[in-house]
Amino acid sequence: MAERDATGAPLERVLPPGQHWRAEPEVMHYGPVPRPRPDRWSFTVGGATADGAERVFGWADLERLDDCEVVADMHCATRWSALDQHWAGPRAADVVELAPPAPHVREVLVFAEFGYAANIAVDDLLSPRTILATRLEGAPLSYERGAPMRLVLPHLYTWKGPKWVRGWNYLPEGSAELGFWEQRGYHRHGDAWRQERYAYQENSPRPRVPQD
Ligand SMILES: Nc1nc2c(c(=O)[nH]1)N[C@H]1C(S)=C(S)[C@@H](COP(=O)(O)O)O[C@H]1N2
Ligand SMILES: [Mo]
Repeated sequence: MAERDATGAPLERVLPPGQHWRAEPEVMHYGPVPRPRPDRWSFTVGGATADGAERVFGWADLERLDDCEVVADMHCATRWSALDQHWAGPRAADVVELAPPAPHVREVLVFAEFGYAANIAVDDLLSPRTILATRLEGAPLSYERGAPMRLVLPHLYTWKGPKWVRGWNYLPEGSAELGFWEQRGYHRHGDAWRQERYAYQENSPRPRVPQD
């Protein structure tokens, strides 16, 4: 077991700037937990796709993709971080490959049940550690943690990882479309290691803090 300090935080772990350690993540979301409707579930990739067509995937389509396990920390923009969550599911990059964007596209709006959405750079979506998690700690996700599927993007603040995710739209260049928190003054990019919390920082990029 790793050595811990007086607060219980593991020593020799570097958190993103401005974050403090928390033993367990806090269940957090805006609005109610959606009632599961497996018969109606689908995952839609639309907007500025390469061929202009929208692609709708069913559960079985995504289950066929390679399964990937990612051990990731959660960094909530309210400043807590929870360490070492074990997520599993297909890579977002594999879905991008099945439904690619038009060449000029740099950003997506990921959307979830009840209209929750977040802006994400295509490069972040393509990270090998970005997954569409269906499982946590070896068990299917609970409803309050995002069942049946949640986006996990370890290096971004957790508001960029919608629970109950249902798809994304590729945003055409110059689009001003914003997600739930981005409409409320939060950063379009949201890299926790650059402490990109607020929209007012968007024009003054910060250096990335080394992770080890
Ligand atoms: N659909 C949806 N996903 C969401 C949110 C939300 O309000 N709605 N909140 C985000 C925020 S701000 C955080 S910190 C995490 C919390 O995840 P947890 O409940 O698994 O701890 O969910 C993220 N995903
Ligand atoms: Mo959060």
